[in-house]
Amino acid sequence: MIRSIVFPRKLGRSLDDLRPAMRLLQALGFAAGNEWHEDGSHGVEMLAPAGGVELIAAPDEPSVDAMVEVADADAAYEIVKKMVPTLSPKSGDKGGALAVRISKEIGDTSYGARLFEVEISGMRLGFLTYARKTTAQGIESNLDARGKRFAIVVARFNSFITERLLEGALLAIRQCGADPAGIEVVHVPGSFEIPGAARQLAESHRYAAIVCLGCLLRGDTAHYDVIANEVTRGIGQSAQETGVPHGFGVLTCDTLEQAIDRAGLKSGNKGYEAAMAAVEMSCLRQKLAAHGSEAGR
Ligand code: DLZ
Repeated sequence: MIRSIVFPRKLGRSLDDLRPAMRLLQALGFAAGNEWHEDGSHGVEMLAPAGGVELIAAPDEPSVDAMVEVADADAAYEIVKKMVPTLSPKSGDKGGALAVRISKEIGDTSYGARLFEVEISGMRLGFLTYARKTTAQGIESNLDARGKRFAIVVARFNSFITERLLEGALLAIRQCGADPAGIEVVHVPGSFEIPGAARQLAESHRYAAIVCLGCLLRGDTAHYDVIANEVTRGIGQSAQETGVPHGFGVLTCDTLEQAIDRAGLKSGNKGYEAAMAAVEMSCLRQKLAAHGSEAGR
């Protein structure tokens, strides 16, 4: 029985040579897997949620060594574009022969995908998103954000994580059909401030739902449990007392690694999940209201 598949790929001679690729792939949502270090050689697995071997019969060689399917190739491209200048080593650095570059700019393919390609120390990776095959009925009946306004309250503290949650939440709301102009993003200093801002936005009754995003790290936060409980209670109370659905995307993690896992691009982005829940609850609220008025007749 097959358990998993890993393609070994040599990128250099020292552990330092692997670091640019590790940083980039982690930023794109790969998880660090097993490592081995033996007699001056090193191996670091970078794991995707699913994988396989594609067998190809065609006149040309494939242009990449591996193709990575991501939730949003355009968002992934923006991350890579920002990171490339920081990854390519400056002259004099160890591993100076290594380089990371975008070898093909983002664009549409003939088979309806969005694709860009990156070359990392000779390893060629494609990143793509297939045209979304939505079950229109599902989106229309349960996850319909069309014509609605949403507010996202996002904490600046631990912005390395919360900005990814924000990307996930924006993607989710857009995928459900909302007009981007109808999405209000409100930044607050830290998670502690989220309930107050969420409450004010909810009380305005301008938004179909509020999405709350933050990241509390136990190791870094004095009175972590008290703050985590207070934030959770405040958001819940705002939802219950205003009747406006609130998506809860405040991570409470022991370590930064756990937070990174929950703020991935492809899978496990809690911002995406919180926003989907908020959209769904906004639909349910409408349905229940309609049901209630029908029942009252
Ligand atoms: C002060 C603080 C600390 C230590 N840790 C966190 C954290 O892990 N996550 C977070 O979102 N905010 C943190 N803050 C900031 C508080 O939430 C709050 O913004 C400040 O105490 C100011 O009221």
